[in-house]
Amino acid sequence: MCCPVRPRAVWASAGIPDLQLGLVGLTNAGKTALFNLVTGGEAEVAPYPFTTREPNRGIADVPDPRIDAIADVQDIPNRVCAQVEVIDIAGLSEGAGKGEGLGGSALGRIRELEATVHVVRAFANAEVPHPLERIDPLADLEVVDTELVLADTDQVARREEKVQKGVRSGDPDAKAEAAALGAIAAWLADGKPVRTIGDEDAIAVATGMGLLTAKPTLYLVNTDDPGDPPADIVAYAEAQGAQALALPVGVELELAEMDPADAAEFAAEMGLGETRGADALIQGGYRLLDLVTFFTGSGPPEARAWPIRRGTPADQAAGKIHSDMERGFIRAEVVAWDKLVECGSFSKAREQALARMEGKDYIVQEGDVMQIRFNV
Ligand SMILES: Nc1nc2c(ncn2[C@@H]2O[C@H](COP(=O)(O)OP(=O)(O)O)[C@@H](O)[C@H]2O)c(=O)[nH]1
Ligand SMILES: [Mg+2]
Repeated sequence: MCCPVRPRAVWASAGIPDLQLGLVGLTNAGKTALFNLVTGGEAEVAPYPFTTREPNRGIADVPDPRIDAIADVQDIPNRVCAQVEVIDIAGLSEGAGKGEGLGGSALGRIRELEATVHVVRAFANAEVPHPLERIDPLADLEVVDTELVLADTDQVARREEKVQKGVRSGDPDAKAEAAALGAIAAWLADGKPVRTIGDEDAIAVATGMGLLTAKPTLYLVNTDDPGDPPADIVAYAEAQGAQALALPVGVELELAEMDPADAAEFAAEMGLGETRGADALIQGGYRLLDLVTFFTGSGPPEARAWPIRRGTPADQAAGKIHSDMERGFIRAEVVAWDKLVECGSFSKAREQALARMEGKDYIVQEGDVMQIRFNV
């Protein structure tokens, strides 16, 4: 097995995780519970505000049975999964966008990440206090999103001041940036997230600054009941240029502690879908960032999964493995993972004309196994 048990949270990793998700949301929405579900970590989960004073960073493997299939038929000993990183910060309170409350300083950590998962409470549980004393997921989403818009507004204003000097001296780059910042500021002043601005220059500047509302965002509705997210939240997500997913985090945490066979039976009885628990969040993250997975593993020592953005050409995909492979890329030999497994080896796939040579402009497809030829 590639990932027989979910690993415990670790504090640092040598490599850069393939998918980085920053959790935001009000206090007691279930962020730390979700963090624990994904990482198998044991961060303190408690119904008090500001339990999470320091951000929790956790890295977990992304289980993928295709890695084992590729490795098993070729007797490849080592199997390497993709990795997801989750950062859990203190709950945002109203005022966090202005640097008030604990959320404010922690927002800086989220700016460094690729995407956000906005956890919103829809579970009832009277024992867990709600900071605003209500169960109203849509209203909660709006509160937090407003804070994020305010936080971005502040950042943009500070940046605008900095580029002024360049603008006065006639620097064309400074002028272009100032124009983009002006457009962003106006958009935010309307209460809209930067990700919906539809202006490439503005998006580039916003992404470079790590603006929070420019990040791809998944609304994770923490429910009591399995099923799809409520229609009003789906509509709101669409208007915000975001995606939505419902997950009963509390139930999933309980299932994660049960014997897998019992958990599966229980899950089926409850009508939980086939993709559950941490996998549901990870798949949501892959959809959010539009990732596809290719593999290396044409023989020992390892078979490995590599997530990349959909539409990535072969030479850039090779660069994910090593920069030399991109620089010196000659061609890639490609076979679909299931065909490789059917044939049993790359050489047999070649004989049956199932493996083919592709150049640097080839767009890597979901499930490709690639052998990169390069020369540096
Ligand atoms: N009933 C129920 N309780 C939950 C759920 N998710 C979290 N909780 C509880 O709510 C409290 C706050 O959760 P926590 O993850 O610490 O919230 P955070 O402030 O967003 O990090 C804890 O007591 C959790 O056990 C859920 O889906 N259902
Ligand atoms: Mg917490």
